[in-house]
Parts: sequence; structure tokens; C-alpha cells
Amino acid sequence: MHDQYLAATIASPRGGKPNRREVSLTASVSSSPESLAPRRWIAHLDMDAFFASVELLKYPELRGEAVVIGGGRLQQPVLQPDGTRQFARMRDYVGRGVVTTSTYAARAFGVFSAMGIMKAARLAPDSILLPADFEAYREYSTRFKQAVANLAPVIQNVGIDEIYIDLSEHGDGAPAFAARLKAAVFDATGLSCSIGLAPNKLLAKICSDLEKPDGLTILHPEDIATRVWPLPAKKINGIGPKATAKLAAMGIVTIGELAQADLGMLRTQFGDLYTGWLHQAALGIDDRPVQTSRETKSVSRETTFERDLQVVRDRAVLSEKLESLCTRVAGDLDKHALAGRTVGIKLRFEDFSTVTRDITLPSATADAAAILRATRDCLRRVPFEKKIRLLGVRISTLCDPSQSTRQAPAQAELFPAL
Ligand code: DCP
Ligand code: MG
Repeated sequence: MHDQYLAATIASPRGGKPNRREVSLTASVSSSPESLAPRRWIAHLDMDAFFASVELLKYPELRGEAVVIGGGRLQQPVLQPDGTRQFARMRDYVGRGVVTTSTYAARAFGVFSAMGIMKAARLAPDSILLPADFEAYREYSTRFKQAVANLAPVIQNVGIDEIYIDLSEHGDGAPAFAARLKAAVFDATGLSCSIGLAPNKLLAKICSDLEKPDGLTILHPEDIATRVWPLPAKKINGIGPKATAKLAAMGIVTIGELAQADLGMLRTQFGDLYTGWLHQAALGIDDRPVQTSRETKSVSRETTFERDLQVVRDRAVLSEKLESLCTRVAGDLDKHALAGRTVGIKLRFEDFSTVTRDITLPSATADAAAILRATRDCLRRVPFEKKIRLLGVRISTLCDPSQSTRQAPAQAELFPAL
């Protein structure tokens, strides 16, 4: 069974309207040219080899070594009687785990995020394999974000190791201020980061990657043709593997080629909306504001079924859909570095009547299982007399995840198996 429609919504009070992902992609298309607007300076800050660098703080003897952080259960380092630690080596690994990240020394062997560990072990058998320690990564994430927040008020969380910062108010002083932010992050964490400083978020994100590690890349509008156009189109955040393959089939590999591509030809492959966005992105145009977490009021996902579902007969499918929605909401929270306390469900029935129910948890969560438990609690309070057309999950009363608990009360067994 396929969903007809799957919407991701990050709602914000700005403009009042929900800011649907599909809509935000087109936000830049119809607005006035950036050259007429006051000049903006947007920074994208991304920590260097983040998880691996936090591990090096714990194990300084590994500095300079090829180190791989793996997903799944892995052996912890063993403290020897002589006080040294014994680390697991990649060549001894057997299993189906994937690489979460690796140090730059390991990347030199071709070992990158998302690669199978056994495949990576063939490339770098002597490198060291460490288990992930998410608690430590979350702590360092809070620390570096706090260090930036102490100096710059307009920050948008986009993930555990990246933020956007609006530095427009610094004018010509923005590059020097960005260097100060890098120093503040290092002072607070002992970790290096890379910053891209550009007229908008799209370009800033591209730039933060250009001189990693410990980079500070400043891009002026007049540099787009020389510095951005030669890059592969997939460097644009929003051009994923599928679009990259389609573009390649049309002979378009670089951003410059995309900027010059025939719009009619692009439309046949990508439709009007995405084509409009692709074209603007290739020209380096992006008007999206840096949106602080305070402005994001709720995160929601909903799905309309291909056929209306019955609560008893289609219980397994509904259960699976509910779980998937909760996982997606948790993923969105994670991506925006948020947690929430109020979990709600929305149901639209075959006659288009809609009901919502919500529950406020004792503490904020970003955990898919905790969100799922709360949605089941909500569902107990819905009378099921008609077939279901749409199911949605929303989380609100948002806050920083450091105020949340990953652990929710174990009450799943109390709820019906929907
Ligand atoms: N991560 C992950 N799975 C992936 C990619 C990344 O779990 N497929 C985690 C590990 C990274 C962190 O997210 O340390 C940040 O991702 P980045 O893409 O920023 O990668 P790094 O910070 O490790 O390296 P870079 O220096 O290229 O930013
Ligand atoms: Mg990073």
C-alpha cells in the first residue's frame, strides 16, 4: 500500500501559514532579487568529524590515528593493568554495522559515513573502531551551541553538529566575527568547526564544506561563478541521490551546468515546482530567513491513505503507519535539535470529519518510542465508527533537547495495539 500524500510540516508563527517542506522549497522563487534587499551575511557552522572528534577528547592517545565510529553494539576500549587502553581494530570486526563517522586520517583510506564497517575494514584494517556515545555528543552539541548563542542571538539549529547564524548586523565585520565564533567554539569544547559565510543559507551550507577541517570560507555574490558553479550539483542541500542521477542522465553534473540548463527540459523531468527551485538554487538565490527554535511551534507529519482504512481489519497497517509517522516526527525533531512535551494525533474519517486529541507529557521528549506511546494514549480517546482517511502526528510545546529525557514511562502495555 502506498501513501497518496505524505506531508512534513514545520509550523512557525512567521507569516502564520504552515511552512510545508514542499512550499519552503519554492519560497525563493517569487521574491524580489536579493541585490535590492539589504545585504545579508549568513553563517553555516558545522563541527569537524564531530562524533570522532568528541571521542578523541576522551582518548587523546588516538589523536592523528585513523579512527572509525560504528553504529550498533561495539566493544568498549579496555583499560589495561599498565593504565593504557586497548582498542578494537577494524580488521577484527564481523557484523552488519555501518560507519557513523570517521576521523580525517581514516577518510584518507576512503572510509566515510554510511559505509558498511566490514567494507571499511578492507580499506583500513588497522584503524581503530569505537562505539558511538550519543550522550557525550549531545553534551558537546549543547556546549558549542551555547558558546555561539552567548555571542550571536539569531541561531537556527539544524542538527546535532550544525547551525545557521545570521551575522548581517555585523556588516563588513562579519568575517572577523565568524573567526571569533570559531575561537569561542574551540574554547568551550576543544573542538574545531568550519564556517561558511555567504549571502544566504544555501550558499553558506555549501561553503562550510569547502575548506574542512577548521575552515572559514567567505563567499561574496560575485564569487558564485568561480567558486560555486564548478562544484557538483549534489553539493546543493536539497539535491539528493535521485535528482543527481536524473540530472546526470541529462548531462548535468555541475551547479554551473544546472544554472544554464534549459528550463523546459528540466520541467519534463522534475515538474514546475522543483525545476523553479533548482534553477534559483543553481543561481545561488535563497531568501529563507534564519529561523530560531523559538519560532518553531510544532513539528508534524501526516499521511492520507490510498484507500480508507478500518480500525479493526486494517489494524496492522494502521499500526505500522502510526509507528512510521512517529519515527519521522522524531527524526524532524532531531534534525532541528528540538524536543516536545505535547503529543497529538489527527484523524480524518471517510466523511471528512476530523478529530484531534493530545496529551502533555511530564517532560519533553524527542524519542520515537515515547512519542508512539503517547499517540496510543490519545487514540484510546477516539471513537472509531467510520473508516479512516488520514492519520497525523504532531508534537508541540517545543524546547531544547537538553531539557528532555530519552526515557519515557514504560506504559506501552496499557494501550491497545493500534
Ligand atoms: N552521522 C551519522 N550518520 C551519517 C552521517 C553523519 O550518524 N550517515 C553523524 C556522525 C557525524 C555527525 O552526524 O559526526 C555530523 O555529520 P557530518 O555530516 O557533519 O559529519 P562529520 O561532522 O563527522 O564530518 P565533517 O567534518 O565532514 O562535518
Ligand atoms: Mg560535521
